[in-house]
Amino acid sequence: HTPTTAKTTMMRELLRSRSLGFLMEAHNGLSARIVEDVGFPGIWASGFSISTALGVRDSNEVSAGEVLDTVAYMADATRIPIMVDGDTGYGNFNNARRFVRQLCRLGVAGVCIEDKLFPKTNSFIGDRQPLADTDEFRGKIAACKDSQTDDDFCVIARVEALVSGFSLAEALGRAEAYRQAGADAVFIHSKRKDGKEVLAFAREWGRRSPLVITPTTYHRSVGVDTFERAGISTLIWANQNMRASMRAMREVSEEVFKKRRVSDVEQDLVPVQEVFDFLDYGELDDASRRYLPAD
Ligand code: SPV
Ligand code: MG
Repeated sequence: HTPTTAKTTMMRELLRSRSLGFLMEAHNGLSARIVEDVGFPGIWASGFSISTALGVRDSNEVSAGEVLDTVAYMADATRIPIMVDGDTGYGNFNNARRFVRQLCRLGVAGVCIEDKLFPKTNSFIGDRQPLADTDEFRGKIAACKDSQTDDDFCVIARVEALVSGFSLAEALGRAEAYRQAGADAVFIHSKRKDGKEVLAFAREWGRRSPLVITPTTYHRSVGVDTFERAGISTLIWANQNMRASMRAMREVSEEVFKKRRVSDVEQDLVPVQEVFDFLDYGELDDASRRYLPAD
């Protein structure tokens, strides 16, 4: 066994690096393993995607325990660090800190907690969503930091002020309060199409802490180089694998349903042998020869 860098340390270095780093969304063990295999340095365990893959809404319909079950498969399947979308922390500071302790036990690298109210609503729904009281959320961040059982575990404070129609000043004030409470990075979210408020935030923020963004709505307007020059540390592609799989499954189901045969879709599918190879079925053969009595 060669010593490996802890996943928490890898995530800390990714967040702190001067160059732009990328987290790609995954929502189960298979998607996490694919994200690692193509070369991403880290995984975003998206609440939206995990909920969707389980067939429910991104409104805390999935419980903390169910998220932990999913994340356990993802962490077991991969060696790269996972940043878990912890929504609002499933309650108050006490629920959030218990979640953090459980994530640490799974070897998860970090959690992102957003300053909204439980049960949360997806940021792209509606105009104005209620925000957590700033002081209450500072306490929640501090409780998370005080409860981590790995020194390098990362807590990202997600600022929803812009998404909820508040000013840049409100967003900056909250971000600074959360930084002072111990947050390792700030995630500034925006649902605008032009990306301008995120760049304005980055300018004012001035690298006080690592800055994280998710350009789901504004990916066309601003190139990643501009984000890098603006001092953004980490970019999350938050839901593309889930949306890709939803379309792929629908297309294949429709085609098979209509044609009453699978011959027309077969060439678009992963061969069964590729599934076996990707999930290393050969290792089980080797282990069986080693551990089972020879017959
Ligand atoms: C998620 O992926 O669940 C997120 C990011 O929280 S977003 O959907 O953009 O709010
Ligand atoms: Mg989410």
